[in-house]
Amino acid sequence: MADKIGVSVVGCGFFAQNHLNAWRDLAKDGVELIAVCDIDAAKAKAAAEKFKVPRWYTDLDVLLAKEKPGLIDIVTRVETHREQVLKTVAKGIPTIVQKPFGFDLGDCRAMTLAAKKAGVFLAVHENFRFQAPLRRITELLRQGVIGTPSWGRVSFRTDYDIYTGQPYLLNETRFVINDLGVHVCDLARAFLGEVEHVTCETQRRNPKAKGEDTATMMMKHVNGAVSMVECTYGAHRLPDIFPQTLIELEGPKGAIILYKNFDLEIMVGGKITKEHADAEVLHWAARPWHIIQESVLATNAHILNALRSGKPADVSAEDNFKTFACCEAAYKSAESGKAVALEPLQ
Ligand code: NAD
Ligand code: 89V
Repeated sequence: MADKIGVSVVGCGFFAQNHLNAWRDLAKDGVELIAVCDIDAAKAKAAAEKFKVPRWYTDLDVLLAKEKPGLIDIVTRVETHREQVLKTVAKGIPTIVQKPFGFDLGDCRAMTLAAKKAGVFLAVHENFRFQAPLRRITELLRQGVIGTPSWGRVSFRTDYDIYTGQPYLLNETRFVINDLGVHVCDLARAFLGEVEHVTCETQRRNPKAKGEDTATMMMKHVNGAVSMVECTYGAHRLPDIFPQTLIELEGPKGAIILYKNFDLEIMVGGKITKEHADAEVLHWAARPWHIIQESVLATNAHILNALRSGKPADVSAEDNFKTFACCEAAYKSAESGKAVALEPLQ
């Protein structure tokens, strides 16, 4: 059994339930949930009771004064990320923060540089690249099965009612790019490499939403590859495949296509190899969210392993800064009608 590590979860709302379940599953790897925190006492208490966490708090400052977590997992909404991360990093506590990393690139830069300066481990819980079919694609690319891809499409299109579980999304002034764009841009980077510039058009199809609910992005990658990166909460398609991401990648030796329902086809040398790349439905998960829920466990396990090995996570703050830079460039492109180059960290 690995050494014990005390984990505190901050924010016990809708999505934190997945994190709490995942950390509980990682008890076999030495994880001990030592405290939870939510400004809503009822949520903090309920999480503590359900997950048998010994202590709960309604104020992060009090938690930080009383506890000595080996890792803090921040699962609050974006408007609190910067303040909370700056506090945990100032205390030298290894930290994970949910996506979107910040509201804008200025937030992401402030948190990344603070952690860098203090030498504190900081990772972003960017979980899509850890979904089972997307892990399989990463593996195939690392094996060089299709060579280095020069073209790709990453697509997340749904009109699933996300607003019941996450009603705040209707009020976000930066909506779909901050919420889903971070995932699809991260996948474009993970599969096709770093991005040079982004062109983007946004649409607001749902009149009840304050911000854009549809984004169509085109990316030029540093190595010359090109990708189409799309996300929408306003597609009226049947069947609705929420929350699946579809992928197309073309390389010099062949192509990899992830169709709906996790059907993966690898096309090389004039032959098609078919795989079914669905995720396990974990004991606390349920379809259709199981694909995301299993990725939360995989993301937490990866980040924990990186922390223990003294390495940055694949989804470190510095890495995720580059993903968010794509999103910031997408917003600027949609406003200006021009291709926008990515901003560097410093
Ligand atoms: P939520 O509103 O349901 O939960 C947030 C919780 O944080 C609430 O219970 C709230 O009381 C608490 N909170 C607010 N301010 C706090 C503070 N200062 N200290 C402690 N607690 C505080 O929101 P949610 O839907 O759970 O979203 C949380 C985060 O998870 C968001 O960043 C969202 O984008 C992200 N999310 C990620 C995925 C994914 O697949 N990666 C899916 C859904 C949501
Ligand atoms: O925040 C998110 O990642 C979500 C999703 C519905 C994709 O889980 O909005």
